Amino acid sequence: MSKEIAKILITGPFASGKTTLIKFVSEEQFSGKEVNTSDALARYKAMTTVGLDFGILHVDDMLDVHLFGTPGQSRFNFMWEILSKGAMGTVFLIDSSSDRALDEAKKMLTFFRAKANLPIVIGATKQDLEGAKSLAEITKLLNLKDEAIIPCDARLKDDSKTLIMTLLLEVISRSHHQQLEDTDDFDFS
Ligand SMILES: Nc1nc2c(ncn2[C@@H]2O[C@H](COP(=O)(O)OP(=O)(O)OP(=O)(O)O)[C@@H](O)[C@H]2O)c(=O)[nH]1
Ligand SMILES: [Mg+2]
Repeated sequence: MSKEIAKILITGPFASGKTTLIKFVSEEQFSGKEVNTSDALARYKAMTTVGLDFGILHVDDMLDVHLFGTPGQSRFNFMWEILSKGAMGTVFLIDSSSDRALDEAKKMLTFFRAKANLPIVIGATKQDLEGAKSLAEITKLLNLKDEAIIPCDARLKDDSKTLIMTLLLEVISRSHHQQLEDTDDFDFS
């Protein structure tokens, strides 16, 4: 039997940990294009993604997850749409320790909810840093309703795997509900 491939998107604002997550969780990795952060953001982080990151997580003999990481800066939002195509769901990372990033996350989340009607699971990174907002505070600030939010240190494979598996369960649950709705709509007469 051939392996299934699930494409998922890893997105979120600048410095939320997208490149790090893909680097540490993937068994196979094709490093994305990073350049020196040139503008006002340079004081936060030396390098930023301008293309895409790609990695493969081998879940088991039946399933590989293909991870497509987007750039974080909104000037690259044309890439967000391109990389969303064919994705089953989105892992949305948020730097819990940065008010600026949380503002940006709000705008970016609105974009993703509107453009791609995909299941989204939020990973709250940097919970260990001083001043990090709690999950409850982030939920309130971002006005989260349907999306699950879980803590994630992007440097820890187990944390990232939990995030990805939570998303896959959400994808399965959505498609199950859709099938039930389709059956309800079926005219048996
Ligand atoms: N302390 C701490 N650091 C973290 C955590 N998660 C990620 N990081 C660090 O945060 C930084 C994130 O950088 P990147 O992975 O380049 O972030 P990115 O989202 O790809 O950024 P752009 O491509 O510029 O949008 C790295 O230095 C990580 O080691 C965490 O939970 N705690
Ligand atoms: Mg990156």
